[in-house]
Amino acid sequence: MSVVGFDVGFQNCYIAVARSGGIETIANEYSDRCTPACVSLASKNRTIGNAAKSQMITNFKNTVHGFKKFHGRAIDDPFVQGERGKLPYSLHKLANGSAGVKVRYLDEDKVFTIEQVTAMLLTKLKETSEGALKKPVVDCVISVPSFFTDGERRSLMDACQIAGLNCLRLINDTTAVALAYGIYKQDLPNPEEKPRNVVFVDIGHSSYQVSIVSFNKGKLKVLATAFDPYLGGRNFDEELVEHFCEEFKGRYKLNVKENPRALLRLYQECEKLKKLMSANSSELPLNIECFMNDIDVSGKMNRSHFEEMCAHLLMRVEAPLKAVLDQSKLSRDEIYGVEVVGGATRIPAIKERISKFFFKDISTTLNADEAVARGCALQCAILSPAFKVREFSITDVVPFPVTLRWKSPTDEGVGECEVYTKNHAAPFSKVITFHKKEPFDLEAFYSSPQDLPYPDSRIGRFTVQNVMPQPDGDSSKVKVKVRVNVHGIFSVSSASLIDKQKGEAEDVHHKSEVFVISAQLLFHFCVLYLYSIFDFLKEGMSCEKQEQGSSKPKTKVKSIDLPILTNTIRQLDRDLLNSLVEEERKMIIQDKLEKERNDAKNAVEEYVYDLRDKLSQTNILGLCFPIFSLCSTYVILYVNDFDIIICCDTENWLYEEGEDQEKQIYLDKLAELKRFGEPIEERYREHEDRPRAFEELGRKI
Ligand code: ATP
Ligand code: K
Ligand code: MG
Repeated sequence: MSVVGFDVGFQNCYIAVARSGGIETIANEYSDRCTPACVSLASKNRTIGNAAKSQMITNFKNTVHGFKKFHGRAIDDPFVQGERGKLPYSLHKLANGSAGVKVRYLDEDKVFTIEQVTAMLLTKLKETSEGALKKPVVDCVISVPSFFTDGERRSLMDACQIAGLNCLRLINDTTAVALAYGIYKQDLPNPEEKPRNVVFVDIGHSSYQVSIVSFNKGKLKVLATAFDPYLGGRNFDEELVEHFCEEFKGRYKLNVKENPRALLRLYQECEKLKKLMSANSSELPLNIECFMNDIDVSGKMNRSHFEEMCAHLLMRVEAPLKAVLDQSKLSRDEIYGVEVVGGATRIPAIKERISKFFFKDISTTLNADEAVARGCALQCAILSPAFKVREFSITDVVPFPVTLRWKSPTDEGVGECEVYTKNHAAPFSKVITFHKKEPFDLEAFYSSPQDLPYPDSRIGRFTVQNVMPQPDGDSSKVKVKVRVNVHGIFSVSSASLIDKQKGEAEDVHHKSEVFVISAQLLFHFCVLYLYSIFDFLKEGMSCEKQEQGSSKPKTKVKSIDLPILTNTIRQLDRDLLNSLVEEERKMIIQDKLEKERNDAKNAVEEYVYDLRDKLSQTNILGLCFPIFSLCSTYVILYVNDFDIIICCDTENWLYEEGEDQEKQIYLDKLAELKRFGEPIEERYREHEDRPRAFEELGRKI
């Protein structure tokens, strides 16, 4: 059982793990706690993370980044279309209409689904955490933006599966932060006391999220969330890029936008400049050598000019703060503190605006980069039986209201009902009772498309099958369980037919039975109806309390489980998913083989350099240089009384014929080299020992 949390950001990923000492964030093989969300495809392998980021400019067509928000989206989605023009790599329409990524891989044109690309990134994060924990990692918790819709969440879950990860929970970014904030706090109000309300703001590279969370000892409850899904650090980079593109056009007659490489470099430099401006209000230079057409370019910027340029972006900081406060129905003085995380909250003008809105100094006690990952690992620890962590209950919210519409082929019985209101507690299950004589469809969709940062309000169609009338011709009572699960994903999770013949003790829902049949009435009294006939089932501690006692224990009820046919939009076909799991496995093996091959080659190279070093130090270099070529002709030198040394130019071989060989060739080469290098090593040891021996002798005398 692994306890691991992944913050999979638009730009940056962080990993936290539970070890005996507690929760800690870990560094990758570059000693970097941040792993860039970047995947680079090449003719022999893939590189992921830091290594991929360094390919971004040289291999720009095949280096994929900024893909997080393509999950669950069609290629003709306005967001995807808007991004498309800015990407150095190509998107490709997949059979199901989704956006795939088209690259050159293993010397072939290849299209990867977004799930696959994210799976590659996850594979890297998995391997990094396995390296740190020294054991396989399967169970994990992954963060998502709170505004991710069903389609996006399901797509990310598929990515986990492709990467061989068992995601125990997709947790909302700010909820993870709230957990990291609250779990070790000793001074939270007791359960019966007034809760402590804290605002959490996360502004990353691509998006802006805020939530208000109330804390009592041992629990947190999200009261409301709000967001600007399209405001993040990258918008500020873009302003700078636009500015310098214009400037360079005038000053150097360069059309930067025509040159993807130059544009990417400008983005990188502008991001650096932006970060510098956070700490420095004086004028700062921007210099790029050999930028385009062998021209060096330079420019300048200072913070106040930058803030002027970004005024329209800074204006957008307030709206989500206002929205979240309004929804929570709290006044500003009921807010205990404002905690900010995410890289872009380091921009002083952003901090100022947040602080001004709440009339409060903002707190930055949490690690702005690592808090999300830490929260994920904490959640994983809570969910994992293998790890002891203090009890902490988490109640999140449903970000967008969900409506269910039902109809059956012959019934006029069409109706709809909002099953989850905005900010309804989640995870949460409900049971709805229907009276039906035949199979029927339930269509789930988001009820307020105007608030949805996603162009499709459909969630899916769920067909309740095998419904039959009662032997007396009456409608059968069908209980359908709907739920928003721990991942924030909606589903119709089960259905059962209550067999009247077996006798059923009538329960509190009796009144509503006649009611159900009238479709028109149903619509009008939707809300009323809901409260009277839903069994609010327990799922999560807080739900239990709220809804206990709404249904009475039943006796002698025979219920028959009914199969449900689920058809959610844009989800990968299950057979396809299985083949993608297999494909990822093959790519992992391919990368491993390529790594071993490279390691074998490096070993030859290292050995040659090492030997040359030793030769020069033992003063016999002059006699037998150049060194060791075993590839072609063996030059055997008998050097006076010395051993046989085989010299040849292995170094040259490595650059020529030996540049690209199978692993075994390198292994053989190394073995051969070692055989001939042995006498030299021996002599080197003697050479090393001699002074020491003399020294010892001297000491003895
Ligand atoms: P998202 O949360 O949108 O998925 P992410 O998690 O990858 O994205 P973060 O790592 O939280 O994003 O933040 C990255 C952003 O923060 C980048 O735009 C980066 O330039 C910006 N950033 C980091 N440090 C600073 C700084 N000192 N000043 C200004 N911006 C900064
Ligand atoms: K991040
Ligand atoms: Mg983030």
